Amino acid sequence: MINRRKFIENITAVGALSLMPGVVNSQDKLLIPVSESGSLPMFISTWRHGLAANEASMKVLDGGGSIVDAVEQGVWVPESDPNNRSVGLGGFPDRDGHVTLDASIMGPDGNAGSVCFLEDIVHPISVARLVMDSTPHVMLAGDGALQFAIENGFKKQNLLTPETEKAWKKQLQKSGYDPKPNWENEPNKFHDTIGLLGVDINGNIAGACTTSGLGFKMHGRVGDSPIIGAGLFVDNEIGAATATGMGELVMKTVGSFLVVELMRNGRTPQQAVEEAVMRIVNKVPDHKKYQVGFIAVNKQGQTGAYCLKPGFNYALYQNGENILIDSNSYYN
Ligand code: SD4
Repeated sequence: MINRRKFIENITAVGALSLMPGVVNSQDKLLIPVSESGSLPMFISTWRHGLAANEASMKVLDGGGSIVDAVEQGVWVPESDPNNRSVGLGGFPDRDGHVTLDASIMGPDGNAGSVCFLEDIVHPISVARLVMDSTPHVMLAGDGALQFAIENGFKKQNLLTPETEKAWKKQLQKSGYDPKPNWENEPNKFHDTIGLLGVDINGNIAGACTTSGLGFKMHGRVGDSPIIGAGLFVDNEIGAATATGMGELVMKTVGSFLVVELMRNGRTPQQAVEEAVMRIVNKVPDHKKYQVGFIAVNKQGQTGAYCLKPGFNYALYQNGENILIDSNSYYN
């Protein structure tokens, strides 16, 4: 069992108690507590692109769609946006010029589907959903995933845009291999993987996570986003979590599953995400080079968000408001 006193010592040591969990900490935004009281329905998602995704999800729910429909169609928005460098169409390619996609989805029935290393499909999340809904499997990869998609009516499309091809050619001139999170490749555009969690009015929970992964990664590299339990986990009895950032750190600690298990053991969503970040700090020696952010929600719609270092934000649609919030971080 996790020692609660130790947990409090840990978060006190990093000053987390002096920063009220879930409070907006940027200069230009209101200070409002967002984690303490839940209300349903709600959506929470990673990065600024989460605002439009949340909006789309809420429309689906309002129109009578299920919570799984809602999270799937919410993440369609960044997937099909050619100006989004970290998801779907227009995502940065790997270092060989291939845009390779990872996505996963889970519903309230505990079912899960995912695809990884998938090329040429604008909506990998929908291929993941089809894996979940129509096969006995959880994950399809690469050519097999593409073949499955095409057999089921998905159209092939080149996802490399003139802008990302140009960025890739520029990248080729650099020597050495130093993959960076996408917001470090594009410092003025803070976004990365979209992870979107939703809870409907009855407390049913679903989550979707989709990404083109690390910009200019090694060909064949798969991140945390399609790995059930790492980039995404939903347990309809407890809550859900999703991750963004350097997927290797999340995979080494099975981050999203850890967050949900911590909630199962009594942590609030905020305490759970802080402890999952602490796990990375304690277990992954080179973590300081990287960013990781988690968001979480419980069945009541209470939320949590935390990251390794400043820069991560998330979108919360709750009580009729859809707002962007800066996450607190372990390092300042
Ligand atoms: C991954 N977590 O593939 C994802 C997204 C990412 O920089 O590229 N982060 O590791």
